[in-house]
Amino acid sequence: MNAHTASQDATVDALFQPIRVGSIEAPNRIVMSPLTRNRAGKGNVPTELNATYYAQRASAGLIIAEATQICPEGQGYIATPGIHSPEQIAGWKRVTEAVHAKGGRIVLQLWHVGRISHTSLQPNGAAPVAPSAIQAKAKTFVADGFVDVSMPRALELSEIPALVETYRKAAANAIEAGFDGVEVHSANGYLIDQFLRDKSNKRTDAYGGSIENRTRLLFEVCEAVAKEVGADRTGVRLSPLTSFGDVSDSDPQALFNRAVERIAPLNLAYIHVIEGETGGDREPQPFDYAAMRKPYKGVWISNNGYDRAMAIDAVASGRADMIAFGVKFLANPDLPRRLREDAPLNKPDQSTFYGGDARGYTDYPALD
Ligand code: 8OZ
Repeated sequence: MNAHTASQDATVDALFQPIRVGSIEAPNRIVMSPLTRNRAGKGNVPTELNATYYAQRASAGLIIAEATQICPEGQGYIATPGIHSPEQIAGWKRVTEAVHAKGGRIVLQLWHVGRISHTSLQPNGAAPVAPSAIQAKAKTFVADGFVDVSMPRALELSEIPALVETYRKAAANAIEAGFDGVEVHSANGYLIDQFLRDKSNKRTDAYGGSIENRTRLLFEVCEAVAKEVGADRTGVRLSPLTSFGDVSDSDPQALFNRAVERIAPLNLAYIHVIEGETGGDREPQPFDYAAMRKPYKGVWISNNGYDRAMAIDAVASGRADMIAFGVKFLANPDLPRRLREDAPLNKPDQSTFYGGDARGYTDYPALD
């Protein structure tokens, strides 16, 4: 073995060092990103097909299951799974059992879409809820196809304790369903992110205005969830720069530095950060992720457009502890093996990402 090969081996090995993520022992640094696939069954209940899909991907160091609504009002797209009904808990049990039977680890992403919804998806056709009554310039897919999201109503201050309680209950349900933990979805312009960023949050009460007030809901939800299931089984996802869902902030660096500093004392299992525009430009503007990370001592997961070389570099240098792959994991059920062997990757088929059946879901081939 020449020196070049030796150093290459040492670096790719960085992705295959085990790591403790709170209470979870991950055998490698390769995470499956939460991916909305719109293939839940009737009642937004996970199915056998969903179980097969996740079990195929059990070689991930950690699977973060797709965004899952914590209550009926938290749904924003058709056929996304929930974690609020007994049938949904039973459906997810099949998924977690299938993943565990293959030796994998899986956490559930807890989701409330806030204003990114449509009256046709809401109980009694009501307006979706949001920090402020500002309609997003964004689309969603409903029974009739692709439509503008609806005008939301602002949550009353008196409704917020019940909202936090809904996250807590959903986390408890996820553990009952056999998940190894939960991830609080605080990214991509959904409800908690709508509270964080000042384009979507114009409140004048304790949850709006200053950075202290805008990070309050994030903190309270993380605190309640961590108390319920254990901080060592709680992670959170943040996306400081994404404009997905028509969100932005006048000072993202100050906001997200403080967001991390504020939740750091909770000692959550991991923080998961989307760098740049979700699924797009990694550097829409300068941002110092190391500064954001500084107050937090736990596992740092980076995401967005990473390829093999970038992932090795990020983990070997210590910039990230783990790397989350979305589209690549969707198209390659055995992604960790392919990364280790530097094997070619299957090509993703965009047309089958959202909705449909087994096609483009469970039929991507593994090697051999
Ligand atoms: C794509 C389509 C629908 C939802 C996210 C939950 O971006 C999503 C999502 C992505 O976090």
